[in-house]
Amino acid sequence: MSDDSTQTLRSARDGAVLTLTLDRPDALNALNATLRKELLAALKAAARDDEVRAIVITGAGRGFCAGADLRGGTDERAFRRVLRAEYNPLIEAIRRLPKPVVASVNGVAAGAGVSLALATDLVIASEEARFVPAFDRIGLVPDSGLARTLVRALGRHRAFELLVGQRPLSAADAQAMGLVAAVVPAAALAEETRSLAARLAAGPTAGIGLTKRLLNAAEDATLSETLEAEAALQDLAGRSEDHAEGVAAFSEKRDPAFTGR
Ligand code: T3D
Repeated sequence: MSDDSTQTLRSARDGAVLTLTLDRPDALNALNATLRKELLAALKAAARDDEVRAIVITGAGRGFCAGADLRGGTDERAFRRVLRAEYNPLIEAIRRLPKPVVASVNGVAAGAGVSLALATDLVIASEEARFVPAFDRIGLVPDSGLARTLVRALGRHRAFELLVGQRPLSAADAQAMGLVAAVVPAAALAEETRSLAARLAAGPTAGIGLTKRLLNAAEDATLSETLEAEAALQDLAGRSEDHAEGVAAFSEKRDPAFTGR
């Protein structure tokens, strides 16, 4: 296990799984400028590092992430610039990262913390987690991709209710809506996350990365465009070592040993 922590982010690698822990527990891991910068740098490094084949994002203490840090007040908030330069690249980095990214939601997620969790590929949550969009509580619109995520996942009316209804969503409700893959007791979250991430990290990483690319493309595409994208990406996946290994394992009636290549 290697540890490469910074001021506001703990970064630990266990085998092929990199865990990034938002580490400002006194502020429920709210995103200040330093944390935004450190998280983006860590995600970019993870994308480049062949040893990393799955990434987990979680929070230190009792919260996952309370969204934008509000302690600085509103005086110097240059929303357009900050969103473009700091939040949007984070969301895009997760969506474009060619490896699985898991949110392990250990407690409350609010504002852009909800956006961050739902930008990942798979969300596992503690029974104690709750999702509080919160933007409306301070007169803002949802950002960091949340409106798009919710309108696609839930449809317009349920998205509206969630975004302006001021009703926190429990982990169980979020799972029932399909936003969260699994809800586990708080004490089991770390272990369940570890085993889920290890399973993903042992998968055919190149093919998983291409699957993410295909899903990104399919979100905005027609059927014909999707079929064309599938043909192009299958061509790439079909040339991966893991495809050959998967087919060989099938023929030899054994489990595949994927290397990620
Ligand atoms: O310019 C830009 O950055 C634009 C981007 C905007 C994106 C956004 O995310 S806007 C939405 C920002 N977030 C919020 O509005 C959430 C604010 N927090 C809350 O509503 C509540 O804290 C929670 C619902 C998340 C949790 O409630 P609760 O009762 O469990 O905890 P608490 O007592 O309110 O908070 C505990 C501590 O965390 C407290 O500090 P203290 O009093 O113990 O010293 C609180 O101030 C701090 N904290 C919570 N949220 C934030 C925060 N500190 C800084 N920023 C926060 N967002």
